Amino acid sequence: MRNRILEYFRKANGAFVSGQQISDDLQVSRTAIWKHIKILKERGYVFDSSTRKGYRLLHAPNLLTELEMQSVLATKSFGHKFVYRESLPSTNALAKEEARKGAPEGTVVVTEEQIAGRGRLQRGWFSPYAKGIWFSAILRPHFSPLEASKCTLMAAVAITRVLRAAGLTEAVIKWPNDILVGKRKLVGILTEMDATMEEINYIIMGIGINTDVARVDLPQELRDVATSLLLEGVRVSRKELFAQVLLELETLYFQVEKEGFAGVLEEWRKLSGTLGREINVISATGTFSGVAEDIDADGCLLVRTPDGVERVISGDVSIRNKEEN
Ligand code: BT5
Repeated sequence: MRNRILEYFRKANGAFVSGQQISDDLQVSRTAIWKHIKILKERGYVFDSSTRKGYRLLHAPNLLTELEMQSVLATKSFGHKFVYRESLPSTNALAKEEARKGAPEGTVVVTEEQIAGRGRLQRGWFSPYAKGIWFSAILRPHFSPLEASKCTLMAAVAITRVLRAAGLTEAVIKWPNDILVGKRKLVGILTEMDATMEEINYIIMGIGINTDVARVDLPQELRDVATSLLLEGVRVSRKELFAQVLLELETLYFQVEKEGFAGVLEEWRKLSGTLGREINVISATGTFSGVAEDIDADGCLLVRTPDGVERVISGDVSIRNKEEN
């Protein structure tokens, strides 16, 4: 109901809307409308009211609440179950709890800030209030657990598509889970899974996108390694970008469930900033350098070294400067 009421004000575009008209159209009492407006005010919406003309919306909060997202979300199922918290330790942690309790595929957990945001291997993820999109999506795919790591590549392709369409044409994917502009990281992806040998119970795709992070917001250790849309000069509305990311993710995921990962891997190759480059690799089997040649059908990175081709299943890659060669 609250969203339907908000819809009137959005359509009016700052003009007055009569409470009587809303109450007639929606068949609820004037008092009920007034109560909903009171709750909206508590949530950061600012209204002007006039006894003769009704109400007009002066300001809607720039937050990723369900109410705000509903007006822009165009997905079939992703985000239809929407878990919003103003602050969380980590959206991946809450998404895991939700998944264990049986939350349906496409459930999205989102927050304005994470106080214990996580990267891979116990690393942290800096997630300041309302300066990025920090969210996790629950998937319950039918493919084998062996395919799961390719969900990271799928998410990277979906987000890069959106970033490029928003004007950030230099966004490239660094294997396996980063999106970079130049050498700086704009997006990080953390894919986690619960599975038996035979089937996947659930996958949590955790995604962090720096949108409005300014240089002064960044802790010292991230100043030379992180960037944001704001720092790259691309102005976007967080909620619209988030809606587009969910739509692209859903589209690619439905395609993968139907046709497999081949199309995603092909597009990944085109959007990659890693292939063809001299890289350093730190993996479970050791540290080495070589040229990133390709990814294989499992999404593993193939690196040409003087001793032959190394297949990297997981690890950290850094792209070498020309001077290092
Ligand atoms: C990642 O790990 O890049 C995965 C990040 C996933 C974050 C999302 S946010 C929503 C969801 N909930 C969570 O708790 N996490 C997910 P990794 O490749 O290990 O990179 C981590 C490294 O990136 C850190 O050690 C820092 O050097 C750097 N870093 C941390 N915060 C950053 C930020 N906001 N922007 C750019 N780089 C950052």
